[in-house]
Amino acid sequence: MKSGFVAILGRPNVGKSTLLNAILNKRISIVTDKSQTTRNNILGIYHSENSQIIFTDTPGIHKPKQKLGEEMNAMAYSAAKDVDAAILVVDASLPFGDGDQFIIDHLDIHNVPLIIIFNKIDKAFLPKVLKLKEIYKEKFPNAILLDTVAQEGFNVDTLIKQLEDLLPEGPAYYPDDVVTDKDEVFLIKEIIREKALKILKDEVPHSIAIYVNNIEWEDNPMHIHATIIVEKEGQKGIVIGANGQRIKLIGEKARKDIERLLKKHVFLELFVKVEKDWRNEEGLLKTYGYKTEKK
Ligand SMILES: Nc1nc2c(ncn2[C@@H]2O[C@H](COP(=O)(O)OP(=O)(O)O)[C@@H](O)[C@H]2O)c(=O)[nH]1
Ligand SMILES: [Mg+2]
Repeated sequence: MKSGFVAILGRPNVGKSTLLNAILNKRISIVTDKSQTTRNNILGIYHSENSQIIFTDTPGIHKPKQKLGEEMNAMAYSAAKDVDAAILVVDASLPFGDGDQFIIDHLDIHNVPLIIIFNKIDKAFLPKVLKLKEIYKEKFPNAILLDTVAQEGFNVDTLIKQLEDLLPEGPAYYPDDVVTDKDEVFLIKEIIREKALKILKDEVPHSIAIYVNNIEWEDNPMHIHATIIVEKEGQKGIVIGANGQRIKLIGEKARKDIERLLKKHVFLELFVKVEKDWRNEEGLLKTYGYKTEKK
């Protein structure tokens, strides 16, 4: 069988997580219209009769402004090491810019089989896409170029076929019922964060983290006690909303998705806590799960 490790790389918001979910036909990576939604590397394992492909969805690579941003870039760079192939996802509806050049300069993807995905082709202007492709062809003469609409799963089957051609013969690294390396607690936190990101506007989203205080797995309904961490006192009120309406809505939406994930009744209790400047505190980055292990 063909098997191997493939990193999904690119700028924030180009559709990397959407692509991984489309490949797996499952939502394991959260997707929003805000950039820098994905904060950790997430393994997604694709199984078929003749292949096993282990994808890593990565945080978008960007010029970091905080320690959190540096950690996110470090995770993406580390995911690009020792892979059998790399996928560089590009938003085909945007012109080539500094952010794209930053990635090409910082990522070591020049010596691995590379597939460049031109995603969001549904909202791109084709003559401009052709121009964009010329730029990438010049920079990566050996890369395979492919158009996709990750949101609709368009060309995902072609991508899988191309990867199966590229990858070496190898063993199945994971049992065939394992779809991700992340445990349920991680997925629960990500669901809560996704709902909060979607419901909160502007400033607040990038300032939040989710902390799970306690889970009573055996209770029915299962009891989850979690905390939304914010950076400033003012953000606490925004998250809670008038009469607690906003946090209630976040909780309701998250509970439904968690119930779907775990196939259990869930009682979700959400709190808000201010943790000043957590995105710049080494210790707190670790507590909230955003510190890479330096090897
Ligand atoms: N129009 C369009 N939007 C897309 C497509 N793929 C993803 N998106 C949207 O782009 C936004 C960012 O997607 P996401 O997967 O979170 O990007 P990531 O930051 O690269 O992981 C979300 O609002 C997606 O729904 C696509 O093929 N076409
Ligand atoms: Mg993402």
